[in-house]
Amino acid sequence: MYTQAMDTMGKEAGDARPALRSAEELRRQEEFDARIDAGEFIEAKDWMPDHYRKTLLRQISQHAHSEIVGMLPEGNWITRAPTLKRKAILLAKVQDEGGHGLYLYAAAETLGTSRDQMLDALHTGKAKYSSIFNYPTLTWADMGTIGWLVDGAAIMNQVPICRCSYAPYARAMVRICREESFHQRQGYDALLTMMQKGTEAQRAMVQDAVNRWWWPSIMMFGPPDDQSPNSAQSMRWGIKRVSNDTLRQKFIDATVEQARVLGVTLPDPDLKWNEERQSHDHGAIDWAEFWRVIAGDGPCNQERLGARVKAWEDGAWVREAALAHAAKQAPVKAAA
Ligand code: FAQ
Repeated sequence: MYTQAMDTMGKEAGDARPALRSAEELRRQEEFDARIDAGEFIEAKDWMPDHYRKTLLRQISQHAHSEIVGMLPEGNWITRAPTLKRKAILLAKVQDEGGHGLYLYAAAETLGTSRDQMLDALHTGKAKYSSIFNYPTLTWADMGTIGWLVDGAAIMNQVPICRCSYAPYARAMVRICREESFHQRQGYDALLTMMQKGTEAQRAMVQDAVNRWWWPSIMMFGPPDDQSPNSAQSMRWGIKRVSNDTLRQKFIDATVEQARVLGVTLPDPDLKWNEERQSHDHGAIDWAEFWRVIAGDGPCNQERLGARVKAWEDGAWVREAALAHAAKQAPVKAAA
């Protein structure tokens, strides 16, 4: 049900590499490969192989959908934020996520797929979005924990995409990463306040949220490298710069010290420093859970998709009014 619509197109074509039909196409392919090898950026108007375009669309569509579905678990807490300051911060953060979705849909449009097409794929369950947003937000501590762990993982994954070979995506990512870094800081700050100035019950609430979000956060980086069908080609093309496992390890190493300062325990008894590797070893990740969630069977998949579809249907009159207004304005603008 949750297959990636944009990817299906590539897979239906059969082979990963498009058939080279002419000497001209072969020349263009070689020129493209040489540009990638030289570390050049590809712009929307440049020639690119079909599979490169589809791979980018697959990743950008998943990323854009993750941003707008990712607004839902936090939006749930805007009316219940404990102080005016926390409410203003959360409102701004959720608004930022909507903006990130917008930049990414715009980047995908430069590749020839419209926002309506992408949203249709999301609403009909054909397009993926990040597994992490299919978990519930049960307490206020979940807001801080999402900022700290989920935005933290997102930054770790997204900073290398600022150097993605496709320039419109790379440019969008620069702005997104700046904002994500504030998101991570505000989450950590909210948790630190609860841990240092809160009651025993509030500290327990933080620990409970960390227990629930830790494993799903480290799954966000995607399957292990040896089970990641897209990594090799995406890295060859400079769409992805760093592998899933490498980023996951960097995230774990960075987070352990932050957890210590916060005073929470990461829920992995096998998490230990490995002197030889100069890195942390960690316990086994439940990949069966990951595949179940991305196949549509996570705790909140139906609720999230239902909320998106409802928002789309409820907003139909706004889109119609905006189009009617634009049509009325067109002759006025043309005459000016
Ligand atoms: N969830 O071969 P790979 C955020 C799929 S934004 C669901 O390794 P790839 C901001 C993958 O699509 C979070 N599906 O794939 C925020 C593929 O299926 P397909 C999103 C996943 O593309 C914070 C299959 O598994 N970030 O959090 C996941 O090389 C707070 C095999 O995987 C991005 O999208 C997953 N976690 O690597 C918002 C960043 N992992 O498509 C609100 C850009 C894998 O063949 C609040 N994306 N799959 O049907 C990427 O960097 C990559 O696409 C990866 C996956 C690393 C996610």
